[in-house]
Amino acid sequence: MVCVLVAMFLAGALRIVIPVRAPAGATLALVNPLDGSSSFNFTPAQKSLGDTFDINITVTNAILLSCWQVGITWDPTLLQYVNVILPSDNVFAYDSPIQAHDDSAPGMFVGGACIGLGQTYFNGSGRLAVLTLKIIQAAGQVSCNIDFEPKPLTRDGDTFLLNGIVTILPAVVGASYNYTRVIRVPQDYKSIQAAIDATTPWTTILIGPGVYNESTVVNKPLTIIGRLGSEPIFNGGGSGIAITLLSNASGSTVAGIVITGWDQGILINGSSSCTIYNNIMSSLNSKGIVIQGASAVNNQVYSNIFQSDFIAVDVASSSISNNVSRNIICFSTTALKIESSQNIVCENMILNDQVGLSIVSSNSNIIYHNNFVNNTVQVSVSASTGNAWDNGYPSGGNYWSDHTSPDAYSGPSQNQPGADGIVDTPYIVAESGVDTYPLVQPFNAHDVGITDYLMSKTVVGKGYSLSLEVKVVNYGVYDEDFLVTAYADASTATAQAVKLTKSNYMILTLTWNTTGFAYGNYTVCACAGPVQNETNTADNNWTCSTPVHIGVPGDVSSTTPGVYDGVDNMKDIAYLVSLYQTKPNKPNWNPNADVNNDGVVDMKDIAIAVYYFNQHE
Ligand SMILES: [Ca+2]
Ligand SMILES: [Ca+2]
Ligand SMILES: [Ca+2]
Ligand SMILES: [Ca+2]
Repeated sequence: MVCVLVAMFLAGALRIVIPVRAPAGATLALVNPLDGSSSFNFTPAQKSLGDTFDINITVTNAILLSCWQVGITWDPTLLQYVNVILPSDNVFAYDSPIQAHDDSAPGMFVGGACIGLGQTYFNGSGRLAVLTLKIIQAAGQVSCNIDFEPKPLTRDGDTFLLNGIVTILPAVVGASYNYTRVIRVPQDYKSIQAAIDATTPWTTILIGPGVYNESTVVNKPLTIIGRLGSEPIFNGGGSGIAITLLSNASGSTVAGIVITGWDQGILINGSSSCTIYNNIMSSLNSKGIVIQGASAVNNQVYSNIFQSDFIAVDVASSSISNNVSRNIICFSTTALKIESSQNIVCENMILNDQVGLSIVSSNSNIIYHNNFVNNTVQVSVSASTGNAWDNGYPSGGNYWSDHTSPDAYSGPSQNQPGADGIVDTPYIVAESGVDTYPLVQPFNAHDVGITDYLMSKTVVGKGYSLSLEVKVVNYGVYDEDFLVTAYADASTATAQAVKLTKSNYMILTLTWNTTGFAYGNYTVCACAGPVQNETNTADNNWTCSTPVHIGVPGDVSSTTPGVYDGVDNMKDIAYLVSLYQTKPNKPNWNPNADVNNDGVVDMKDIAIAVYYFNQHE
């Protein structure tokens, strides 16, 4: 079928003879019509099994285009062909008769179109066609590429542009597809372990507010996240391990959890490429995070806060190439213990610990841009050689609160006149270790950042409020006064002045009253600062991934339950009735349905929908 159709349109094109002119930079792309990107990322909140999505097939910089053909491939176990249409604004003036789907090859579309008789060639950029695919697998996290078949004329599925007498090979930009399954504790599963056991790899498990006493073992790659506004607390009552990641959990993420009162917090036991960030770990009798085992490589531990642990972070023997950065560690017996090699330890704030860093039987680690402040023993080294304690000149080494002067000279040898922020004499770490370029001032002495964000709802009635919670961290060595501002698009939604002490964090609730904002979708972001003399401002902004819709109060549903449609009518009232007396942490809780934000869907919300009955945006 395809062979015949393509042959037909080739024959049609060959009737027309024009001079050869190769297009300069003609590009075919697969484009997401929602955001213009080539990424198609969905969660169950956005798409369900069986839902479809559209892909624009576009061309830019075409010259004298007369015909096009594309072969497009994807993983047929994840996505299924639905159809291809030529939209009314496609590059040719009217629908060409030629389009085809190769039913003999699942996971592939081949088709094309030609200009009609009498039509002039197309120059410029525009849509060729719209391809619609259906989601046929929604377990865990699945992803595939959606690619053009670019090879020239070797089989039916080739991709090419035609200018009349020759084939033009365009540049192609394929697309990526990603579907992430999300489940919730305790709504979907009563315990975290039950959720882990029941779900498929790469699922995201969102943990709601509450205190959890279970000792959890992860044996598949998962993303385990505690939501702000609740910060689930894992309390061990003094013994056990809160979370163990086994080797088959490689690639997992643990974030946003408070872990306290255990023997150990998180044990990375032979797993690799795990990410542990934005957690609070306090009062752990033995260790906060342990990375151990020969296969424990490339794990990232960053932006966590450790307080009053025996050993906060232990990179134990035989693991290699892990990264410990940007953590705040204070009031611990030993902040960091490194017993393995080839790790990177940088930008940590190590404050008021008995031992700041203990290195045992390890080498080839790189330790720089950390702040060692007022630890009883800043650093201890035994049976270790070949560790680097600075990042060269002028990047520098670490800040040692017991070695901050003199600074009268500069240059790699610190022998040229003029101060340069690097202490003129090296810091002797131990007999075998020297920080050649110790810092005069703490690294990023003034530095605040936002590490998490939660919006109470994504659909809000005009005139009603929603709350925005942000977690703000002060990584620096000074207490700071600054503003935290939430923006809706370019407008200030709300702002609050805060005071945040050094090496500390706060969870701030901002309330956005939408009175005065027009109906529509808003991208919300939060910004911390400005802070005087702050140089690292890259982490001061946080943009929320889901836009907020301001609509008619009560418009929270349509023929699709829970999806607004711009009008408040019986469908909304019926939907609110169906959620009557639901509260947070109930399985069918939908914060958007709590129109008046009082923590329950009840007659007050229904009364609002009745009041605005039949109103449109
Ligand atoms: Ca100097
Ligand atoms: Ca910052
Ligand atoms: Ca509605
Ligand atoms: Ca309510």
